[in-house]
Amino acid sequence: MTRDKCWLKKKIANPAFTGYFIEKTDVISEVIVQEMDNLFLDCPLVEKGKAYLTFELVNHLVLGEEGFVLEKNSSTLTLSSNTTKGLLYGLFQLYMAEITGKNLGEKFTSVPDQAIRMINHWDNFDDSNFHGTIERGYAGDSVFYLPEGEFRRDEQLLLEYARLLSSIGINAISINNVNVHKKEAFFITDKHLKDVKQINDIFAKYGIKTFLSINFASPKIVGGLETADPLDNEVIAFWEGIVQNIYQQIPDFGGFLIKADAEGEPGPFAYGRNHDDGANMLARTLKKFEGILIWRCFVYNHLQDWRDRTTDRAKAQYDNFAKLDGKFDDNVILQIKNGPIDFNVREPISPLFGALRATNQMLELQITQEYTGQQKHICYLVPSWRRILDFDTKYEVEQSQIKDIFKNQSPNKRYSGIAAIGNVGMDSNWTGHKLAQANFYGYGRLIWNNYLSKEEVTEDWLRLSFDLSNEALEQLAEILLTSWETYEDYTAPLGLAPALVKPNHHYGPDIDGYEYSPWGCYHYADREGLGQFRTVAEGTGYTQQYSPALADYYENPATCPDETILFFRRMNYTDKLKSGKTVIQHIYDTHFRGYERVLEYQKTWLSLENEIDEKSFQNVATRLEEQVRCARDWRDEINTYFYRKSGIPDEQGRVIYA
Ligand code: GCW
Repeated sequence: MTRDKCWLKKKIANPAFTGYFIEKTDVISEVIVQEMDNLFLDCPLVEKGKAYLTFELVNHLVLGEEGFVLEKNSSTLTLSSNTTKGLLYGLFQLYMAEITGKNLGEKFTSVPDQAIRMINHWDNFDDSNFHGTIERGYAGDSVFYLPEGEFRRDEQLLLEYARLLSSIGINAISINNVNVHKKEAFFITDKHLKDVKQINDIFAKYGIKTFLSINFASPKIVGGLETADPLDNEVIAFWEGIVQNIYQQIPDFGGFLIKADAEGEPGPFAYGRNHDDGANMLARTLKKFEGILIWRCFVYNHLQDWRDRTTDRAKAQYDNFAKLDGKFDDNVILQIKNGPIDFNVREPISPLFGALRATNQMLELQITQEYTGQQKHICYLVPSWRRILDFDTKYEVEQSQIKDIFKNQSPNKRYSGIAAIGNVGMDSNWTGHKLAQANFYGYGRLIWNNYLSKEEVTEDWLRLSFDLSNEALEQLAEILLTSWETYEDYTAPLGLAPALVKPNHHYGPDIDGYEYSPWGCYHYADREGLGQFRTVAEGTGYTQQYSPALADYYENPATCPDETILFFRRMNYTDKLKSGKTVIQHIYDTHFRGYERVLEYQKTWLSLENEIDEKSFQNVATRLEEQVRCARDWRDEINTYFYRKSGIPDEQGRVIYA
């Protein structure tokens, strides 16, 4: 099977690239030599004075560990950085600029905006009968593990993956699901460390640190102890031994990622301890090896009584972690999902952002399209991430936008950044849906440079991936850039997600699927209206978890924005939104519009047959059929449901199946 080389598929044949020079000092500079060969045609390694492109190691404070400068001097180019890793990033940037025809000017300096730029894999080595699968994965089996419950050990494949990651600036990866099943708990032992080391060493060549997800109950599962209490001496000794052994074998190992006390995963609560106790104990074992402990804040009670309206899942992250600010060791990072509930198509930002002032922190996004069409639908997420990064928390600090919070408010700036759940698997194009590659690519670009416009990222990806006329490029860019809001249109109105999706797999509509369940996501629709009760005046007081300015903004019906209004408050169907429409008419209009837009996407795509390679063309055409079917399903289910509940007809008299 030939695998898609994605945005690295073209080879540069620029006659100016006559030769290059790099001093080989380490594995990464050897990789640079290979990449010159992969990406540039006829550009041999030559002596320093004769080179068109010279790689140079320098000592410039501003460049940090990863930044680089590309400088033109008459007819030559110098790429400099403090590290060979920075040189590698510069090389990929140069390559992309050449392909996209971008002029980088006389001197182009680039330093990443985030220190840690990570992909989390939710890949299963052992999920009872699902070995080698990926939780919320939509692009085939795991690239790391086989269906037989073994490591895949495909070095070539992993090298290809490492190249893709590094080319967009990713510098960290966790290789197993945060739901750590029994056999995966043993990854930290000699039974599997050889395999982990093999993976680690492949990624290290491309400057990427490898992390393992660990199970908090490992002292019991792996060590045979009676307890996993983080303050127990035997437990501490167990972890010390484990970590010591890992670093002995893998000295450049990144560290651990952990989901504790969430959705049935074990954690410190079982022992009457708190999350700082658990995190700090683990972090101390890692400290002397410069290892990092990433602790997820996705902690909530998933066994809620749906009749109990005082419990509010959205409040859980803040309630659990805001009070622990300042209590974590300096090699602990808290990883916070962008939304307070999950990765829904639209949610307000988690109120924990900005509230933590003395704790290392990272944002967690989701590239894999769990709630956004599962790589069967076109749903390009860069516009939503752009909005998240630019969101103003309105705290009275110098830079209060989300993108500035992680480094500014992390005491140890090197231990802050952004992570996302990856979307690749064994499918030959990596992401199942060809256009989902744009999410993978866009994520990396955007978290390296937090100021890139969504238009620029989109155009770059299209130019790197296809050979399009300008008109076709514009048409495809338009599809990508509108697709997230289109998806929102035909699925969840006004911030109601995820209450409306089918439980468990989260694909397609099931309006009451979660309504009487313990999972804490409800729409509360009845004859009069729908929506949550999260204001102080009428509900759980969730609004008060935000900065004072935002708390007022969300609490006040006059300012609370339409886009998430039902996340915050209940409204009657006949109430007017800020748009001037009634709630019910908004629901009808967006659902009709969303479906129509998908039909337009399909028409446009089919008209571009001559502009797109056959494989990609068919890949997307087939998936668009399913997107049309599913969008129609959503439109009709939602419209019918709310028509039946409200009894109010559509102003425009369109067909609603009663
Ligand atoms: O919303 C949930 C997903 C789970 C996932 C969990 C998490 C890995 O549906 O599949 O588990 O989020 O983020 O831990």
